[in-house]
Amino acid sequence: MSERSLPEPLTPDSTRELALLANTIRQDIVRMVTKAASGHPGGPLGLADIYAVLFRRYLRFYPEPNKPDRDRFILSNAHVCAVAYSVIARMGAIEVEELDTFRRLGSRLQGHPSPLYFPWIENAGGSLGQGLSFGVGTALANRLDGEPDWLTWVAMSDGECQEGMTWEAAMSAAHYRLRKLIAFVDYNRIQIDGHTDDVMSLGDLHEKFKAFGWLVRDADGHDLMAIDDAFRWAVETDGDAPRMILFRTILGKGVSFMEDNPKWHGSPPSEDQCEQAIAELEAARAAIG
Ligand SMILES: Cc1ncc(C[n+]2csc(CCOP(=O)(O)OP(=O)(O)O)c2C)c(N)n1
Repeated sequence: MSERSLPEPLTPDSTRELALLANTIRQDIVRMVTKAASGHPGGPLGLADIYAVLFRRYLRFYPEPNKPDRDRFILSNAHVCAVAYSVIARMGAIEVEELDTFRRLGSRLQGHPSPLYFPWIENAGGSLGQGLSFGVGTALANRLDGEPDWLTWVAMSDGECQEGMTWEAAMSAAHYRLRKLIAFVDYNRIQIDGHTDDVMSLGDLHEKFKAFGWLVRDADGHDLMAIDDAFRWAVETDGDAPRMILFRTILGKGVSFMEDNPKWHGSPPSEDQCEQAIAELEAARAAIG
């Protein structure tokens, strides 16, 4: 689909490096949200494995902002920005110490990102359901410019698929055959008020996007090989249509008392809970070897 060269297949060494990166990101997230005493730990923890693979291997990312041939990264479920801030720091674009300013007045790392302050994310987020439309516009702009070799990536959540605007965007992406648009959903089946099945059932998201004309793939969002395989598929598969990956994830993944518990959608841990979480993540890190 793209002329770009794909990364080498994963080896035990590169998989280990990704696992360590995901673990580091999880520790960053827990510390950031604890220090800010506000924010969203659950979604970001569930996304750490996916962001590690995407930013290290598939997204054309430069620490210098706004390079013309960068891939465009759009964060629709913007409340999970702690995972993006962490991985972008770990990719060398900002100092790791800046993560300590998360959600502070005057910080570039606001609770919902804005490209005015933080140019590595293309959109201003916060109001859910808008990112896919932004992605459609971005992918159309790429076409108007003669299809230079950059891709548009849209990070989404299952909760925001309850928004009608998502489906207007899904319809237009298929209509315009936006084959250089890749979206993925954090399919953890949880939203702010509880489980999506209790709040507003989403039905079969795979069949829905397929019916709208997308190429769709499901993947385990905590299996690094499966994540890698899904992104590789999205970049290289043939077909004149936008691509969607539905990543099955566990909200709060890696911190036992947060896993699959809607309470941790948007509650900061106490200092004690932070300590416990970091101890668990350190044990997991030691097991990676
Ligand atoms: C248009 C809009 N409506 C409501 C909200 C409030 N809100 C913030 S996060 C959230 C839950 C969204 O679900 P999801 O992204 O799946 O949550 P997570 O998996 O991160 O827990 C809601 C309703 C919002 N930010 N924007």
